[in-house]
Amino acid sequence: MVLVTIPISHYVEKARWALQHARVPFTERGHAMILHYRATALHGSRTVPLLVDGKRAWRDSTDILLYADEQAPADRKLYPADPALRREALDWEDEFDRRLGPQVRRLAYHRAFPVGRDMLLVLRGKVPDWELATLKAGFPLAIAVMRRGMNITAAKADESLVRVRAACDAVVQALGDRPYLVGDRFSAADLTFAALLAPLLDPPEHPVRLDGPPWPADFLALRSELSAHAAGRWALGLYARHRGPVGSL
Ligand SMILES: N[C@@H](CCC(=O)N[C@@H](CS)C(=O)NCC(=O)O)C(=O)O
Repeated sequence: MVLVTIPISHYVEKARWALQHARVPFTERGHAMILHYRATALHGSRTVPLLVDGKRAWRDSTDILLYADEQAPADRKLYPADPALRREALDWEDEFDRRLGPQVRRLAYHRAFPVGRDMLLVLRGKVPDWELATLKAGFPLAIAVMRRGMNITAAKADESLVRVRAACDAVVQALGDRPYLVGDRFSAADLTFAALLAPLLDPPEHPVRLDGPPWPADFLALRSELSAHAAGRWALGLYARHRGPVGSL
């Protein structure tokens, strides 16, 4: 199976973590942002993660998690067997996918862009060299396309920060003193929250680390703030306890 990715994408990390957790063997094919369309369009998609097995394709991270879960051994399931708990896990996952993911991405890119072409260092060795060279050459245009596509402005990024903080507060409240969001086991709900917040935390167990570029002070300050937040600490703990072996990257 082939997982088509932009290696730093947090939805990709959600799918990658789930496949590894479920012990599904796959090969990751990383692409640079925007240039990934060549690979995804072949399978009728414009987004990553995209999982391909011969003629079959999964075009959404949640579909990939559901597939991974079917393959997972009984002790590594990501969705509870109990129908009510399963519904709860899916609802959390959907909520994080729709509300948290886009806000984290907008905020992370907005704070990372000032570093310029150096931000592409995080992709070095993980995507074809020619793609990286092309993105580097057309960097100002690429940034403009991304700013437009994801509506990334200073005002929108400020709004995203408010929403990310609110999502973190809501998770802390929902958890109370329980270790997991649903039932008493690690589930797709926990995994999705941790993976989607990861670009702002840079967990040591994440297979794509964000070290290398000289990040602006406000990007690093945000990482410190969220790493100290109870929800950030919880997510980092999930990485420490549940993130399986680093993949094929
Ligand atoms: N609902 C999708 C969202 C995936 C997504 O937004 N992926 C981004 C990368 S973080 C992407 O491929 N964006 C390219 C585009 O939208 O054109 C999923 O969960 O798989």
